[in-house]
Amino acid sequence: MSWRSSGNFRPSNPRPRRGGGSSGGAGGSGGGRNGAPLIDPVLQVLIAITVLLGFIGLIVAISFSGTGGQTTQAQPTPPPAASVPTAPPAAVATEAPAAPAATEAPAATEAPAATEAPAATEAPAATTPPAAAPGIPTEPFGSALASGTGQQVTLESATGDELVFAQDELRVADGIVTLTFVNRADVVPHNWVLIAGDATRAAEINSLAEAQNRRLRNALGSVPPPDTPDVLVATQMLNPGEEVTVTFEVPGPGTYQFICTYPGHYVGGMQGVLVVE
Ligand SMILES: [Cu+2]
Repeated sequence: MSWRSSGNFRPSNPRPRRGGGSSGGAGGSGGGRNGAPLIDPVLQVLIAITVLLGFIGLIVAISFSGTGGQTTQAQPTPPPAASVPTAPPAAVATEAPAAPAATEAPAATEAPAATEAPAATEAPAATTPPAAAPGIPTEPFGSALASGTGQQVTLESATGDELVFAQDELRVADGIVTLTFVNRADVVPHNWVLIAGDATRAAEINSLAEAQNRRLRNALGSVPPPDTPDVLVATQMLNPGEEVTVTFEVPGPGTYQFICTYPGHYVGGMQGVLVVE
């Protein structure tokens, strides 16, 4: 509105100047005083406005360019944020190895379990049986053994594989006896064990002998352990064809059981009695 009003004034102004020139200097001077102040302020306002607009435009342009740079700079930072996802996998990887390590550590502690070491110590113990092999008697023993020479008696096993003594009853006088036992078998070993007791005690002693066999893992060791009560005489195990002579003195008149303690022979019938009169 102000522009149009000022525009209307511009054409109106020259008319007064032309008319003023023709009228005189006083009219001209009066017209100059009124025209110059009217034009200059308008131009100054227009110039000021244009300058301000220019400054504002520059400021706006700079501000946009600055913000644009900032936005572009902010965008590069997000990529690092995008790299963050890589961190989570790393954390997972660290957790996974940690768990296996924990499980492996306990396993290692269990592996050294002292149970294996004791087993190793027991294995050497198993080797001791060979050392105990000397425990297999090679000579007669028993509480009734005596020195010198007494009544001569000979006892033989049955020939072949029959599990019996050739004589199931021997008779001797009270006193010292010198007995020779001969293994007439073809294959199996035999021995002779004289017992102070009845058939039940004989069976018990036979069981002790067979327990020795299992402990020594050697049938030749199937003999009652030394110092077994009620064992008056026990000979070592004789292979076929071998014989042994033993001298002994029984406690007194009576009937005494004698058996072979080779595994299964006593139960098979290899037993008899010694009658002391
Ligand atoms: Cu026998």
